[in-house]
Amino acid sequence: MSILAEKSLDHKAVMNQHETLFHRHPANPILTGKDWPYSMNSVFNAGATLLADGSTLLLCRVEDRRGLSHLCVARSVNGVDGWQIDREPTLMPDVEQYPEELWGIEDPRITYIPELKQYAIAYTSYSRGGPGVSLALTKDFRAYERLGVVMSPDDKDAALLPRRINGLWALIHRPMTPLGAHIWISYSPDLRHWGNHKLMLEARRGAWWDANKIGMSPPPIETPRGWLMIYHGVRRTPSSSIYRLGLALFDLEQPEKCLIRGDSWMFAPEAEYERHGDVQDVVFPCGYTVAPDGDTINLYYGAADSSIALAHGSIRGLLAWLDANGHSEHAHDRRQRHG
Ligand code: BMA
Repeated sequence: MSILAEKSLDHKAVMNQHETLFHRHPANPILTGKDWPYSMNSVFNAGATLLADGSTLLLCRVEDRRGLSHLCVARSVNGVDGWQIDREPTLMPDVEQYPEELWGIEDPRITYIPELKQYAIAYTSYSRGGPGVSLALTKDFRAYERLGVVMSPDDKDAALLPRRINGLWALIHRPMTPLGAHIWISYSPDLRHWGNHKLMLEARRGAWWDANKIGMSPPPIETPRGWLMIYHGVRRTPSSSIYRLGLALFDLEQPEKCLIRGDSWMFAPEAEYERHGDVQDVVFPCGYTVAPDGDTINLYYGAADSSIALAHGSIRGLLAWLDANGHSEHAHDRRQRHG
């Protein structure tokens, strides 16, 4: 082989490399239906939080054998194994009082709200009119105060920010429109009445990995440089859809303002348990915890709608990747790049 040919091969090898931002835990999947103390179909898409004693709590979406979902708590000292799972469903749809929960409750995102000294859970309530966003508050993941539907159908993929922005609570969510599914943010003085709706991040168009349909995955991560959001992009293919993850950074005091958006996806279904299951090719995180070092992020994600998996990364690493692989999202550039 000529030196020239060798060089171009080397070049190709380098070009073909992409950074691994999230490392899968060797024990994956860390929770499956086999671990459950009661009869069900599958467990996936769990909200996550650290409790005051440093242990990890997952609020898991459990799909029963009718196809309807409820939520169930699993606790672990190290966040990896030794899960203590509630013996019975923790939060069941309450159809009498909340008819919007008729077809189940799904995909919870947990935010601890220091001002309220409570956890806020934004979840999908699956009503006759389609999926909507509901809110509930809890101090202990045993008793819950439901606030009911805060975003009417068709809307999902929601989380509350942990503090008020200019005096107002802020909810990120994903309404569905005939023109596409984009990420919005809305504001409220009391968590009940919502307005001041702003488009936050638009799905791209054409052949992009995040064309037409995107949604926030876990609640955004507050960093000194802005709210760091892991979002999913849904690529429709003739045979199915592929759920992959990308990154974007938003202004701390004006969160609808996107500062940088990554171009390529940074995590995608690759492992067997992500590629095959009830719904193939899905990685779907609804929560994370941050280690005491303030940088290591433990991402909990649903894999193929069939299990819960864990991957760890570095917040500094995610920001550095965005700097190297992202662009600002000004309207003009956006049109130029996204079509
Ligand atoms: C999305 C949500 C998720 C699910 C994913 C793949 O629309 O409903 O709960 O994991 O589809 O089925």
